[in-house]
Amino acid sequence: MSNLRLYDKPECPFCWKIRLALFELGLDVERIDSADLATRAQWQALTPRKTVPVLVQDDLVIYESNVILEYLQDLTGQLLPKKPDARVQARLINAYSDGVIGAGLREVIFEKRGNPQAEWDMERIERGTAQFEAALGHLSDQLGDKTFFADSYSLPECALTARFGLAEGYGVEIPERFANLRAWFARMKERESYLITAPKHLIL
Ligand SMILES: N[C@@H](CCC(=O)N[C@@H](CS)C(=O)NCC(=O)O)C(=O)O
Repeated sequence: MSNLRLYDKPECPFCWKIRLALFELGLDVERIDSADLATRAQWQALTPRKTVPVLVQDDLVIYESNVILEYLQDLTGQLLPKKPDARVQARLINAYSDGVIGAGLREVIFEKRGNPQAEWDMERIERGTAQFEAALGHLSDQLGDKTFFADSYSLPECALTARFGLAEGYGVEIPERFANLRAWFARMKERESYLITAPKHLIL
């Protein structure tokens, strides 16, 4: 399959999970940085909410990351488990990653990004970090002693690898009490997909 073009933003967690999915599925894609002024108007015209990621294949334009993931699943059958109940669990973790894990992290990242350290609102950073940590218990329970959240690399790995990668890049650690999540993330970082898709300045 070819002709895939992704309007992309390196640090966007929604874009990063698409990059991971595409790489893990072995799909070639032309990546265009959404900050590129020469193409900004082009992708903004494709999406009513003016957000990235936007995936284009010939005449097809898809602009919500989870709709993109579902499309990639439809094409390949490799992003979700086979059994319907396991699919539900995988989708729920993806939703939890977007909504709950992302919420605390956003506070930390938005505060640190672009602001000189001396001006950081430490209360906001601590609040966001605490919110992130509080959300990890559910994930730790879901993972248990499994290698992947579902039976193989799937939707939750794409979503959470991006979130944990951003967390690490912005100085937010997974606490030691969540040993299974730490080990899981270490495994994800060993995969080629991490090296290829991570924003270069965030690779630790
Ligand atoms: N629900 C959307 C959220 C996408 C989103 O919020 N993208 C942000 C970047 S993380 C964005 O495009 N913001 C506007 C911009 O960067 O110009 C999705 O899942 O695709």
